[in-house]
Amino acid sequence: MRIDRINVYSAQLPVKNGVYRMASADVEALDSTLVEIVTDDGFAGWGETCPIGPVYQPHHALGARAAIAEIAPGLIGLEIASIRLLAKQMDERLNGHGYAKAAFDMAFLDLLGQKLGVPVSTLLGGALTDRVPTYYSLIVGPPDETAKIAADKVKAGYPRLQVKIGGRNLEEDVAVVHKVWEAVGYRARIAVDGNRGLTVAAAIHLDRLCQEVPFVFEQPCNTMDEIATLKGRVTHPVYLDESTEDQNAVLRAISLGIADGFGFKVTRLGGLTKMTTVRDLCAIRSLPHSCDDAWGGDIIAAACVHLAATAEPRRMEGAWIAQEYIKGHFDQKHPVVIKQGHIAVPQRPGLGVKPEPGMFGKPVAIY
Ligand code: 0XW
Ligand code: MG
Repeated sequence: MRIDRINVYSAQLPVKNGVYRMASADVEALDSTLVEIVTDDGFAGWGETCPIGPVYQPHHALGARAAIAEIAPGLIGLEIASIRLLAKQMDERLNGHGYAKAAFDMAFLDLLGQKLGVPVSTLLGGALTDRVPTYYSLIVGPPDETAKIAADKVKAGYPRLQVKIGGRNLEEDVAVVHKVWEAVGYRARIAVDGNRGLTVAAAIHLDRLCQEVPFVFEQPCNTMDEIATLKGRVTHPVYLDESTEDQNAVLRAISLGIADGFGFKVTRLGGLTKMTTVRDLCAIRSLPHSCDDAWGGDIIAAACVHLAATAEPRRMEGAWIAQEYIKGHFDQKHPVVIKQGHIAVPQRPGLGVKPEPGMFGKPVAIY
């Protein structure tokens, strides 16, 4: 099974109800990059990387495609057998840029799974479940309206909610936390996500003013250093998301004892294979985490779900997928779908999803 051709596509994914609002940015449409690796024995494997705009984290769509252009020509003719060898070959062509390499890593695993007749979850160590939880992400919005949506989503089966805050006055952020808690109580776990938008001072105030609400505080401030100063000064557990820029950042946060859990992004960590390391580090310290990505269609969704199925269920904070905010699916026959706040793990070989032929139009690059 050798790599014969690599097609690169760009897919525009408009946000369903207009805008997705976070402290760090408002986004209206996402530019997803897909790689299709075609092999000499007739298999096609897919990977995807989809930064949520250019300011959420240091990733952007054009950057992903430029990195792919550096890597892809060097992959032609290589055997799909050892994922570790392929990773080494990518590193020899380009330093860093894990979010672009992640798309190739997904496609390699998709191909290997198809060839061996096993789902990607098996290649990641083996699934512990056939259905993983997800969570609903409530964008920065008016407190009453947000609380109403929160109640509806809990009724629909979501076991966890993420309430976005930041980029506005403290009073509204405090009010939204209280109102969501009043609306859902213990029926759902709550994460309050600052998306890097709070000062340390604002984070401390919010923590004190919402003392009785049992939430986890996700990436309240911009840097890991700022968040480290919260230790001992806030009472809510603190999770890192955007600060987990690579495996080393996760190792550092765990060893410094400044994270009580994580919001992980598959592409930011450099792909599914690299994610298995941080998954296992979290297991050693009993740390909860999610298996998400910033955005993306069915390919990324399938990748997150396969990985989430391999994590210990009691520490699994959910596999977030963009389905609630995008129209339609890449794979009409076997889409990755949320039902009652949970997602079935694809059981077919590889990732278990295939974009409809021709749906992305002409490739933006062919190698
Ligand atoms: C909820 N997410 C996983 C999706 C958006 O990209 C933001 C992200 C987060 O937790 O920051
Ligand atoms: Mg987050």
